[in-house]
Amino acid sequence: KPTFNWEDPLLLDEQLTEDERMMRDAARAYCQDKLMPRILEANRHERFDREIMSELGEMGLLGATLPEEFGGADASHVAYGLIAREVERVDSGYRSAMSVQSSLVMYPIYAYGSDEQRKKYLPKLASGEMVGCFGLTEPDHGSDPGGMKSRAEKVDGGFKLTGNKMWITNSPIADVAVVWAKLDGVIRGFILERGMEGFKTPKIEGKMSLRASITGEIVMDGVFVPEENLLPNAKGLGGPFGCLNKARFGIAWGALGAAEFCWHAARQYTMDRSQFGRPLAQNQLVQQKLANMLTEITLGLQACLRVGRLLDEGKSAPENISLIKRNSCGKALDIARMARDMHGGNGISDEFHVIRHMVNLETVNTYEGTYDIHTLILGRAQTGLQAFM
Ligand code: TGC
Ligand code: FAD
Repeated sequence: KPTFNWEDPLLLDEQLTEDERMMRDAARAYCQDKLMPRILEANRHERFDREIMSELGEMGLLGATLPEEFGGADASHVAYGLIAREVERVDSGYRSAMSVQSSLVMYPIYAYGSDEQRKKYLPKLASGEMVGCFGLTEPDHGSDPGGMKSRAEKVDGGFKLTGNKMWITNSPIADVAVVWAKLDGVIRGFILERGMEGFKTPKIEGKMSLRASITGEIVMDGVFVPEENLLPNAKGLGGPFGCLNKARFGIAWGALGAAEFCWHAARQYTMDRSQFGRPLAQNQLVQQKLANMLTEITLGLQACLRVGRLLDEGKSAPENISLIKRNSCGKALDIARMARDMHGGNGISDEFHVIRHMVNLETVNTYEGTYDIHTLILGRAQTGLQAFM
């Protein structure tokens, strides 16, 4: 009879193409060899190493789904998900850096930008020579970005932008920022560059989650943005949400990568540690927890794969992405908390990594639409009734 593969019960590996497997393996090797040895100190001292962006670029892990002529790898959505899973197996903050650059900066420039904008920015963003950030959230408008206060005013030769963005991944080190602001009441995207007068990106200090990712504000005090830096092909909330669909999809895979780390760590720890004269893993309560982790991760990954295939075929509605983003984040957070508990006292030490994943996943469950916002999206999708307001 076929044997059960506890690490891959539904044989996800067999459902991938050769190219996808190669990208996954290359990403895994880089993440384990180069990122894993850095993470403990980076997280402890709230440090993001800028070099990581260049390394990700060199590995071809930035903007992987974009065409090769713009520095991408023409990769499938599934390959992008597999990369996110490998990066987040190390740390959600590193995956954040990768997904903001790929989905929230390169993708909008590719999808909504002019040819000049694509040529000017995409190759440098793909190589990691430039770092980008994405400014949608504001201090008073997080879940409801449609209410944003940031304004663009038409002036001679361009626009004047005024407003504040909050909780912006990578903003303090970004060379370019894709910023969303209202022009004559309509949300438009603008490419801001470091050095523009009135454009500042102060760092947010004291994060207890995602400490290895750098987060900041964007302050725009009448920043002059030339005409050619307006994204011509995005109007309304559909612009930022088009990018968020891509990033949320990556997060759905990534969160399960973090969960897998926690599950494997809890399994190994409870096999190695004995109490009452036998391994912890020989207790029914412990095996139940491991069985639940295995089940949720296996089913969650299979759902991510299915949505990835639908995206590649152009058949996935945004609600499918809400379904897997919400499921993966909620389940990963539960798994990380459980793994922390199964490590006993050691579980609170950063040297065992599970508590870092646990607190990181609090952010992952919050950004790109909170767990409850995706609940409401799925509620609306099946009832037709709007519960947001
Ligand atoms: P609603 O009426 O639902 O929609 C307004 C317009 O937007 C369109 N739209 C979408 N288009 C494409 N894909 C989607 N997923 C879309 N969702 C909405 C919609 O079709 C409509 O277009 P039109 O042409 O008819 O006007 O808008 P609402 O104001 O009622 O929105 C409600 C809600 C809750 C769905 C939405 O605002 C929401 O999802 N809020 C969550 C906010 C969010 O996700 N913010 C993310 C900020 S970026 C970030 O967190 C990056 S972290 C990165 C990292 O470090 O990894
Ligand atoms: P709020 O919208 O104020 O929500 C607070 C609580 O109220 C949540 O539990 C929410 O679910 C609930 N809630 C809100 N509305 C409703 C409702 N109608 N019904 C029921 N419950 C509701 N944003 C960017 O633009 N770019 C970035 O790069 C970025 N990076 C981030 C990095 C980090 C580390 C963090 C923490 C956030 C980042 N964000 C970024 C912002 C993120 O997307 C927002 O924090 C998120 O969308 C939630 O918005 P909020 O924090 O204003 O919370």
